[in-house]
Amino acid sequence: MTIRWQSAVALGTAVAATVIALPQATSSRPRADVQVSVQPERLNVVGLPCLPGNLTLTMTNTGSEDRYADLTLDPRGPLQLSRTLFSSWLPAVDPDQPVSAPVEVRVPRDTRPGDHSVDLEVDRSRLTVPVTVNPPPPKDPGSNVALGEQATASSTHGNFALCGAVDGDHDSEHWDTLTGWNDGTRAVFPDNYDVTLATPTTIDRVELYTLDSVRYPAATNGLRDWDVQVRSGSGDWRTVAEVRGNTLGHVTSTFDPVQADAVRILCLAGNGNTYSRIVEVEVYGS
Ligand SMILES: [Ca+2]
Repeated sequence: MTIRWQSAVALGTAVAATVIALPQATSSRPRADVQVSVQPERLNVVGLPCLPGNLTLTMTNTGSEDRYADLTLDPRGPLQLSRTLFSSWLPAVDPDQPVSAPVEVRVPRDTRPGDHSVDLEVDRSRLTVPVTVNPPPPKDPGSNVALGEQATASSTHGNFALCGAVDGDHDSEHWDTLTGWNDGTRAVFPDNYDVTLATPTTIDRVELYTLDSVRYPAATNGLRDWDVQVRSGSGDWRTVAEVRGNTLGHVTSTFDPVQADAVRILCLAGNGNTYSRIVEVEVYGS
């Protein structure tokens, strides 16, 4: 028997998305209970490749026996997940000790807007998270054409998110919450951070936000030297602007209009000689 919570979620009544494991029919004693919750309970995302939605999964052992639990995730439709399994040891302690894990829900380019879902299952109980894919915001003249577009990098530090530098948040005070890119090769340069634009676009300005917070000022933690490069068609990367000796958190590079289908930040040196750190890179046309 499987408990299905879909109907309750659809009616908006499942405030606590809870799954209680059923006693095993063949066992002489019931299994420990595992309570599962997910935040948010309903996800809205837009169809851009580097603007994932984020869910937080939490499992809590509310029973009296320590146990191990496997939470499986099954994306429906075109959705892609950063993980399809959340496994954890769940000690039976008082007070309860919840264990949480993040999961990114990604929407491939050209996904049609509509309703999809992610199914979660622990033991034999299932929970469905509705996911609504909304159309991406129109890219008008003057809007940032790098926002949410596919990023790639020479490397990414395990504690940071590749897409963090195109997520629309350029506030360095949010640095610890996955809103920036940090390369993964300490004290080794160059590094590069590339953004592929949705369509070939004439651009003439790149705004780069490097780490510059109260705790981590740019003069000791930000990017110092970099080239702004563009690529068009099958051509090579071409440098259109250079920045050297930077100590600021926000640097604007302007250049003659050029058609580009990808933009690269070629990171040559960082203040403090540790990492390349980009909180946000924005690309504009005139
Ligand atoms: Ca960001």
